[in-house]
Amino acid sequence: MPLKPSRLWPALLVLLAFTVRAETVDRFTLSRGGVALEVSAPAGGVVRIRMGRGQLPEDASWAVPASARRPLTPLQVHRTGAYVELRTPTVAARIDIRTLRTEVLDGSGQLLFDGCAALASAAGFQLRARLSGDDHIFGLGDKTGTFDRKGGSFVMWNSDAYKFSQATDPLYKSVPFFMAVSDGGRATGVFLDNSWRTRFDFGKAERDGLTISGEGGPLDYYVMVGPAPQDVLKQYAQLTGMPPLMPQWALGFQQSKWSYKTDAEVRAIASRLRSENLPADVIYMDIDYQDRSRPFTVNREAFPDLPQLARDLREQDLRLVLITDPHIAKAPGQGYAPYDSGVAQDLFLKLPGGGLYSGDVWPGASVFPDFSRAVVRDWWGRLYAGFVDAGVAGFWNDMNEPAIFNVAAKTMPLDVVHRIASDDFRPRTASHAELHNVYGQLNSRATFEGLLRLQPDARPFVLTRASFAGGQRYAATWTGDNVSSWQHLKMGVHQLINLGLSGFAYAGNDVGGYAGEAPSPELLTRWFQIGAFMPLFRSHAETNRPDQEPWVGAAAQVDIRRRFIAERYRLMPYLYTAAEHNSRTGIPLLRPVFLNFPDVLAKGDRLGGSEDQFMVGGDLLVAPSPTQESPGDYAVELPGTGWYDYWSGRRVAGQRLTVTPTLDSLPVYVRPGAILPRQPLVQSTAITPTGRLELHIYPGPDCRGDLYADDGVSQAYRRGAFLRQHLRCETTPTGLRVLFDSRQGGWAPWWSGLSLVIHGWADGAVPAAVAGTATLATSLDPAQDAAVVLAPDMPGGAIDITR
Ligand code: NBV
Repeated sequence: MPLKPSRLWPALLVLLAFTVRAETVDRFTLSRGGVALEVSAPAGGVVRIRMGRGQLPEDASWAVPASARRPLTPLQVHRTGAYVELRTPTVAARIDIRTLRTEVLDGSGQLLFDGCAALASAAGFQLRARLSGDDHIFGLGDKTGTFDRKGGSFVMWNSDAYKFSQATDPLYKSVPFFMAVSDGGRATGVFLDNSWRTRFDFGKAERDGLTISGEGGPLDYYVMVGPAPQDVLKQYAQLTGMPPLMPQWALGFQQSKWSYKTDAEVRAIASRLRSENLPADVIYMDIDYQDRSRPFTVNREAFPDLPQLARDLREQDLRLVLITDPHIAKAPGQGYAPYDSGVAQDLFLKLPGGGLYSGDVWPGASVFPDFSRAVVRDWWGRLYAGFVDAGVAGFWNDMNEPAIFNVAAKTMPLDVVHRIASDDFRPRTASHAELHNVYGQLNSRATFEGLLRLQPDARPFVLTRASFAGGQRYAATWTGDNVSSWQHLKMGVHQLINLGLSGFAYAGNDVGGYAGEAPSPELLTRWFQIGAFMPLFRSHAETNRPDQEPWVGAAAQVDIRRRFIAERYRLMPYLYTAAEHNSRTGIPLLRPVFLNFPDVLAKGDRLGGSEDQFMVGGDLLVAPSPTQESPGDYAVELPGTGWYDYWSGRRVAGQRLTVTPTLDSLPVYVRPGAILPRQPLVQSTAITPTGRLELHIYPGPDCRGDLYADDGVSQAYRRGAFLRQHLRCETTPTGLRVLFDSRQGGWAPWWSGLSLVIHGWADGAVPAAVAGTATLATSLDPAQDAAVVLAPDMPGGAIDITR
């Protein structure tokens, strides 16, 4: 669809001679018809475009740190007729200087995005571009709707959305970033760096048209040229940052409930997890541990000795995570330190008239820290000192949209005054309309940075409900108050995939569902199975509901859940390796199939299995039944042939499979060519496994795997105390060669040796010979068609295994 030049600008025809001047600039600026435009290239394959009426918008961002907005790749300026083309080796922008319409092209000159902007005279803007017919749209954070956003329209406005449905929009987070992926697997990313209420319409209002509109704030956007979906994610991560490496225990199973109300109840949950042999790392305490729902207090009657409780749980290899909401009780003269110190230092949000803003939440009338000020974030961070001293391991920032009770808008008035004093923003007052969508991100930033100051050598763990683009630098997230239904189980996977495609790799949803009728035993079991493959694996449910812990129901159900939780712990080396990779690249743990295999999209209108299946890391494909409740047989299409069944270790025949679902199993397949590290079962990541590390080798083309390990909790990995190793395998005329690239890092691993399990060793012969290292034992596992080779640890070198 051809875009019409904006009516808001007088058409100004400028005829320039066909001369090309060899000019190089860092930023290219232009003014036409009262509109200022600037183009820069802050990273390889990324163009940034800023436009403002009269002058350019402020060059500041909550999402993109100053260091990622500079240095700039020099732009070569080519002027041709009415066009200026700005080129870097990887990306170019072509501006029509009559209309300021800006096209973004890749290094080879292919047109990817044609942005035509209209700026309203007072505030607000509209940016339109063409959507190609075969584009699929992903990203935008935790939005529901359809998995592919094409044809949908979405609002960015952080909202408490209790019991949300497929049709609910907006939800808790605003991530104004998406990628358009064509049927050929070519991807382009667009990120609008604007925290105000905005709307993204992907061909709903106008077929084949993308419209992004905003009520206020800057038109400041980035186009990422890919070309592959993974490239777009890396480019986006270069701008907005990667999640820091979480403590390993954050990958363990986490048990939560609103609320475990007493010390005895928390202890009972801990003991039951252990006596049931359900591996677990974390227990959460929701709002009822507090005194009169006041953040940073403890109800001493219910929890007489929090430090002792934390110590005793640690003895059981469990950690405590506490909720700390942002609303501070308005309690003058009552000795409530967070209120008193905040008022004394003037840290809370104000009304336009100068008085304190107060809104009703759990503690009753409450006041709200102005997290847009660095001093306020410092103060907030120090509030955690007592809990950290008590041995609390992590914190949960809820209600930070911010949610307010008893008002129709469910949040604070838009004219509440923030006083920005942070980063490279010009110190100024700003309305809540501008800061609303970043309130949760800044809340979790204050928590994260505060914890890091309190314990500089520990990795903070923060879980936040609301956030904004870039918030992945500070916190993990979950999808809020979902419902115990089969539909939510499926929709939740889509939400987590799209969160991962929006920078938030550490995400989960409440296993079993949070609200509504309690889950049936079958639904709970299926949720545990799928949850065991989610980045954040937390079971949680609302108050006044039947129990939902993994031991609820018949022993047969509990056995299945136990088996899947245990499998997650066995896979911990693989998951942790994927997490560490994510912290360096921005590539998520949970992935749509097309992220690893963009070719699956080259099939007309289909998503090539991406809608019903998902990948964990680069090698595991999970294929739950698409119709969850009492499903019949269903088809699974793998992105190639030669894949292996994860559970049996055997090769599956063909690419299209028919699966008969049973409640005790979840189909998981392994990429041919994968090398998967697994470890002996432990009941918590706090327990160091003993024995050998298993390396499961699934011969195939492009045979490779990675191994990452460190102490799991401290920052010592930043100083070299880690182990990173790349592994490869090659089939040889007589068998298989496993190659161990030399190890990086100085961390000594826990394992005493390796157990190489070579799958697809189908001829039933015990390996005849093994060369390349000293003492080796070999055997055959007929159940898995696998040769088993016991080897000493291999910091480098090769092992040849001969049939
Ligand atoms: O803190 C209580 C709940 C919490 O359990 C849930 O996970 C959050 O999403 N919280 C919402 C407040 C509930 C308000 C009705």
